[in-house]
Amino acid sequence: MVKMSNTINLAERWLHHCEVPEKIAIAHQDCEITYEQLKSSMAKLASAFEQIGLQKDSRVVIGLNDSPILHTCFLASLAFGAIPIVINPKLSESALTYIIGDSDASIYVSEENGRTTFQFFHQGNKTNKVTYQTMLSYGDVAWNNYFFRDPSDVAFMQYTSGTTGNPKGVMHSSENALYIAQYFAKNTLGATQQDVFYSLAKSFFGYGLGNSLIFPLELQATVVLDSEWPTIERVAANLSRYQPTLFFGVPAIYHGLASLHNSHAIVSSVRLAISAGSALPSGIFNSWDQQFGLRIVDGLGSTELCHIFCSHTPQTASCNSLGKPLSGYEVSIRDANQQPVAQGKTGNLWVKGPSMALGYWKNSAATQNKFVDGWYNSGDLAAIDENGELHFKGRSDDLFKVNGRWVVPSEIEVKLAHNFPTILELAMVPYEADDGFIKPSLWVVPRQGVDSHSLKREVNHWCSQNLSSYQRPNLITMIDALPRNDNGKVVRKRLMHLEEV
Ligand code: 3SK
Repeated sequence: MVKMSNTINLAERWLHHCEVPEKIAIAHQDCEITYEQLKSSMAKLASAFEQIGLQKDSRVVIGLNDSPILHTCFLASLAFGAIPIVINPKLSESALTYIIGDSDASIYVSEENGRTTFQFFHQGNKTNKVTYQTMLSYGDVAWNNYFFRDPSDVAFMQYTSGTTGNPKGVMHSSENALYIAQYFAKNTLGATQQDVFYSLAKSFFGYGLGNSLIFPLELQATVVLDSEWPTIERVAANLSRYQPTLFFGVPAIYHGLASLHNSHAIVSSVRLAISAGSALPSGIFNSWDQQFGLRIVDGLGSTELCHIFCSHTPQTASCNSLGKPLSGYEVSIRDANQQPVAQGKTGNLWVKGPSMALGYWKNSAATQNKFVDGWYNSGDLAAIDENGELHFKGRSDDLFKVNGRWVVPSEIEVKLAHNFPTILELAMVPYEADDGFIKPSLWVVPRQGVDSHSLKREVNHWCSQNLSSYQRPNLITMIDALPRNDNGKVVRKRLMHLEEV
């Protein structure tokens, strides 16, 4: 059970009452930060916010790579009563300008010429700029003037880009953070204070914020942070060096690690491997199970639910389904009229649960459209089997029509992946053929060492024998890797505009 008082300040809960002040909170590059040190830097920065007259509820946009400074900025904002928003530091200028304007940010924290810099805004205009070190010098380490909120009030936000339109600010409360820590980290994964967390998803992504900040702090555990982008070599080095016990990976890195010659030693500290953000191919699940005895726990989540809401447990982990909704959460599969579909049928996935967002910031139309009667329309397609387990069928906006019939790419991709272990990953997207009609185009990434010419021939033959004519790819293109965004999700739209190679 999540114990909730009448008012709460998450930073106070996590740092002021920390029972393990000497414990390493963050391992980052060559430095280790204890809980006591994190509390001191948080107090100084929160005190600096007070000194400069920042208003409560001001938005503080944090565009930093994962590091102890990102944690400090997030926690100081919470402590003071500002609303932190972590964003990708590599956002385009136009997306950044949009988010700063939309959130009406008072501060934008970023890295400029190797120095963390605070840019202040007044009524949308840039005012002064100071470095992080200067900000800390204004502060008082003894500060403890925490701002207590109702647990259900907005406490932090995350911007989600979706597939169309501008990014939307997803508002989360303090209790949402505690609910995901309770229902996913503690109840589902059995995470404890002894765990060392390591997440490849960065903190600007909801998945990463939970893995690297909310869970470890709520448990008073240790987190490994890396400011750099996770390459196989870097991840292998981090695993060997920091010996994490909970590894939140992504499919491509799981595949790469299993192929390293000393992979056994590299993953030896990991007691649980977790995957989310994009579908985990069964071949990768099986190779981790066989090679390391680790059955990867694959989950489905969304920024609007604050983290994973449907997953296996470590005991039931399998690659045949995404498991059941976490206890406390409900899912419902509905048709376009929001009516429940029969068991086993594919439909739109609606979800409800305690960590559901309060809505979208200053966007009541989108809020009313996606949050209906206490449910959230996830935009995913899914089916529920006779055991109550969820099967992911793609995003509703991935579907396309050929000759008036709906092609469901994920159904075809799953069949092909099942029949061709030599395929590492694949994606089917629509394209406009020379005759002007929309047809399926299949992009295939062969496993290392596989002859792509013969694989292409075999796939083509299999499709002609096993798929209906409207589902058969008109083009099959072999490619080294699928295009992915910074969150590791396949960007299908980019495949639609790639030339055949
Ligand atoms: O996959 C996602 O979109 C996601 C988003 C937020 C938190 C967790 C996950 C898996």
